[in-house]
Amino acid sequence: MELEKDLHRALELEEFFVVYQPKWNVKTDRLVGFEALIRWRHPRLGVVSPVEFIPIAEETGLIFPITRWALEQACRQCRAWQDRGIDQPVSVNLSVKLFYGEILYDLVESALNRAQLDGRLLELEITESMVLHDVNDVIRQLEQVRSLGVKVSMDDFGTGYSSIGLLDRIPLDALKLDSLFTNDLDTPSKRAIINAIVLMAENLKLEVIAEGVENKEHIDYLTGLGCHVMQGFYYGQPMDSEEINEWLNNRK
Ligand code: G
Ligand code: G
Ligand code: MN
Ligand code: NA
Repeated sequence: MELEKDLHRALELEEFFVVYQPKWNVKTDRLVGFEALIRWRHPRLGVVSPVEFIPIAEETGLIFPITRWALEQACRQCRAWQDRGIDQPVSVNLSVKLFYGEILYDLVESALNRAQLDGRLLELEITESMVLHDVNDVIRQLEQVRSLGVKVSMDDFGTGYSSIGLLDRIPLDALKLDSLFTNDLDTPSKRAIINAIVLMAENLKLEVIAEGVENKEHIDYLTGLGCHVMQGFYYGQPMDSEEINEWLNNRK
């Protein structure tokens, strides 16, 4: 396939870039971190979404070098912000493939070392598809990376293979509520589900981050349900580091 052939050279041609989307705590009215999201600037097709190329990267094994690159970029950017007094964690999305083979710990440790970044400023976002891999192995590898101070969140929660029975086994710090819920907040049944998720997370001592927050109504509903950390277009689109600078200046 065309895209696959091009993907093989995209790293050496430096066609990838990373954008960062702010996470905002509504209660304290403060920035609480960024999510790193990869993009591919294709010479002919323009910017290609990870929705298109991550599955190809997973099939071809390119997900390993691409994730190594994304982790290093995110750690370097995070360190650069820290040097300017912006002490905020950055999260990086991890494909389930990263748990195959004994490489996750080394990948993360080396990205932190190269950027001279403290592990407490890095978060990893995993998804419910992790349950497709040996759960005990996932738990063991997550415990290893957490020993570096790195935090772990469950992304897209409530949309995939339901892993609710694993929430008290998998070492986690946060749950990210999928934007599907946020966009359906005026449906009473969806509200009931979110309400239950937020309560459960509180009892499990997990932070809840709502994704896809686009308007004031979303914010009012979510705060009413006890969810205070938000990510979405209302606060900021995913932005490159220059746009983030501008965004930060506008918030001062
Ligand atoms: O940013 P955007 O909405 O286009 O992202 C679409 C999907 O791609 C999201 O589910 C996100 O988790 C995923 N994604 C973005 N960057 C990365 C990455 O570096 N690695 C992996 N595995 N997935 C990513
Ligand atoms: O990894 P994850 O599936 O959480 O990726 C988040 C994706 O959601 C990113 O691709 C980002 O571009 C997208 N996104 C971020 N904020 C919003 C929003 O407010 N509305 C919608 N529809 N998508 C968003
Ligand atoms: Mn994510
Ligand atoms: Na998500």
